[in-house]
Amino acid sequence: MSTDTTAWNVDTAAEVLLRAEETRTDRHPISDDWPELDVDTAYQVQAALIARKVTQGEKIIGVKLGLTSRAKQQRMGITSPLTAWLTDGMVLEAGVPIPTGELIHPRVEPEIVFVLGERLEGPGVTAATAMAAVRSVYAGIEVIDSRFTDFKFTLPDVLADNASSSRFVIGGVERDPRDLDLALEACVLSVDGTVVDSATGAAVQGHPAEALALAANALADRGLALEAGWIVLTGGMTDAVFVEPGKQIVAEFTHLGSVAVAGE
Ligand code: 0L1
Ligand code: MG
Repeated sequence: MSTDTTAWNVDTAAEVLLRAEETRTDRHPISDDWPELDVDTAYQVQAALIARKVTQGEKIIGVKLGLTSRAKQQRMGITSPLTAWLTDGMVLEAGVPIPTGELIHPRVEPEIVFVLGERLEGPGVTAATAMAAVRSVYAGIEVIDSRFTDFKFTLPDVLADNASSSRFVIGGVERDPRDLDLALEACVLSVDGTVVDSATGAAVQGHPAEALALAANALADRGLALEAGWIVLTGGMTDAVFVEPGKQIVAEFTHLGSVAVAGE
């Protein structure tokens, strides 16, 4: 029998997740104790969690897509990715080590990153209209750090947890997306010089622009839009790999340069 005495609601769930992040304490899924947590309520928890970060001084600077790869979607039994928020508190400058001592069990995944030149609002956004709103494309690495033990969660749990967001790094090469075929843009992921995985942009919903269109249309369901200047992490191209202190992880792209991170 559960000994949980929390009076579960959107606010208490947001508080519990924030405290887990701040104290580096992983926990069992909230849905174990609050089985009524459904997708709609989980997005409300996500919003409440980000509102608390904003109250603490962070600024929303974009959106991430999560669970874009077929491997992750099959594991979760879903066919469509999820959206979550990026804040300036998640930015890791190039060359700065991943602060493993501040995190629970970080993993990293290479991503194609967009910066929007125009506001993008659904519904009805297609890959083509999404792409027209993109000003620049970069390589990136996202650091994910689920607040749930062993990255084990249901879909509502991970939605509430802002899709395991933690940090992200953007590479130094800026490209015009119109000059590239992003479905064919390849990435090779290495750990300490050994190749551990590779993928092309097609791994992200067939094309990262499809992921962006999905994000715009999904946000529109909640009356939200993507703003000009925002960063969009379009989703992991490969499965995520664990970060360990001293380990050097490099994502090398065909036309977008390389991004390197190391565990502190
Ligand atoms: O960015 C992501 O795809 C993470 C989504 C959440 C699931 C996970 O922690 O792998
Ligand atoms: Mg990701």
